[in-house]
Amino acid sequence: IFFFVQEVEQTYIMIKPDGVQRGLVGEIISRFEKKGFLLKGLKLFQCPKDLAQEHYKDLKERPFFPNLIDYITSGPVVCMAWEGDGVVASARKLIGATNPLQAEPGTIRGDLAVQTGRNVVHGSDSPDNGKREIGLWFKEGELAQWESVQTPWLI
Ligand code: FUP
Repeated sequence: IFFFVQEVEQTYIMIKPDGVQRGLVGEIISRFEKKGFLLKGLKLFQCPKDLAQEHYKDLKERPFFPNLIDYITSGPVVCMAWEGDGVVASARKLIGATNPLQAEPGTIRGDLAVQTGRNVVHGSDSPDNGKREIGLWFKEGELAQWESVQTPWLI
């Protein structure tokens, strides 16, 4: 008999420096809270250059990479880990398209942003990247231990 331990899906959500400086932290967090996912990690953090480069390493050959690193390290970001079945895809729906001008109204980028290079929020694009990014941005012990069994109205 084989037992498959079902891993809980997690995603890394980050409010970028423009979102913090424009006073959108509460607005953005509340969209994930209201949707009903479980908040496992949350901190305000000044990102060092090497971490930004590691986070976006798949984009390092792209022409906009240096500007992207300068942007992400230009001020504090809000780092979050959210958990729940389907949280990765659902969070990306809540966030909207990369180019805020193409993002649907009702999405975070569709409602709150205009520029691709200033698109206020990040969300992991796969469960594997969710795990990778949470490991990059959070240290051991920084994630809350609570589970959805303690909050049965969530997930
Ligand atoms: P997303 O998954 O929606 O954050 O989009 P990508 O991973 O493709 O891009 C990561 C970040 O790179 C974007 F949030 C903004 C920046 N970017 C640009 O500045 N110019 C581009 O043409 C594409 C992305």
